[in-house]
Amino acid sequence: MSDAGDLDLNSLNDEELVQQIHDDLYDGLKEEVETGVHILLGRNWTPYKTLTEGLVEGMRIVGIDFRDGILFVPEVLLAANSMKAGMAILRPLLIATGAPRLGKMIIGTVKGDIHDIGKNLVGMMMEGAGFEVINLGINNPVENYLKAIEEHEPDIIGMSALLTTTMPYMKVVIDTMKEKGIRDDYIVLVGGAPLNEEFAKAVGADAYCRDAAVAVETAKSFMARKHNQLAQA
Ligand code: B1M
Repeated sequence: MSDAGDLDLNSLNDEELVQQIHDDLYDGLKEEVETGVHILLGRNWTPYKTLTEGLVEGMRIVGIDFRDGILFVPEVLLAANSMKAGMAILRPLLIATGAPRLGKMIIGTVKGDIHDIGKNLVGMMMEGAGFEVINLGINNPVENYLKAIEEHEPDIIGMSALLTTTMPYMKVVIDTMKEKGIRDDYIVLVGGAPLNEEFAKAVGADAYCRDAAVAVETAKSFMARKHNQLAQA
């Protein structure tokens, strides 16, 4: 997007620096992103402002261009790695300053399926958007989801499947939650290339997420609804 070259990030004013961090994220320049984050913190930016205006906004742009087919997986993985590097600097500071979390999500690829690139991207984007994410990895039987629900008390259960042979397993997880009487206590989001909205409805999920950007927007909107319901209760 831009030529970072030998640019001295210290010489930029705040607005230019934030723009440069967006560009460096887009270009997957991990060290430049780390430097940019350190400079903003050194200028007394709060970790939360640095996260939202520097990293999250930059990753939002990456997410849009990924969705629109302008960026591809290798570039997005580089951007995601740069994002993670910036997050790693901010994470302890955010915890220390008690920045608001949007909610907690567990996410895993279902039993029989070892595809994890998309699921990991969703997890990273959710983290970047301010969610706490517990990544259950791949090949998860229903027991893993139930154990993680008990252990982490998440707001959102995310499931990923890339194979037509494994996507029906999502129904096994949701039906088991129904049997245990806990289905309605959680927001269930599903995603993966072979899925669609009709499938998500048929298995009893709350929503199908076409990509990571949609997953973030969907999660935010369900969390807003949940908070409204709690406020009215
Ligand atoms: Co596999 N594979 N693969 N594969 N593989 C597919 C899925 C396939 C479509 C390729 C093809 O034949 N054209 C095909 C499935 C056919 C079908 O079921 N109809 C297939 C097959 C057949 C197989 C094997 C059976 C091959 C074999 O062994 N004979 C085998 C199965 C292994 C198993 O799981 N048990 C297999 C293995 C593999 C690799 C290990 C080699 C590798 C996986 C590596 C890894 O993930 N670490 C692999 C890969 C890379 C692919 C393709 C080429 C790419 C998948 C990918 O990472 N896409 C894939 C072809 C394709 O999809 N075009 C293919 C990029 C990723 C960013 O997108 O995962 O869709 P995606 O995630 C998106 C959205 O879907 C969404 O957001 C993500 C980011 O925007 N999303 C979610 C995903 N999960 C979400 C969860 C959410 C929300 C959104 O929760 C809320």
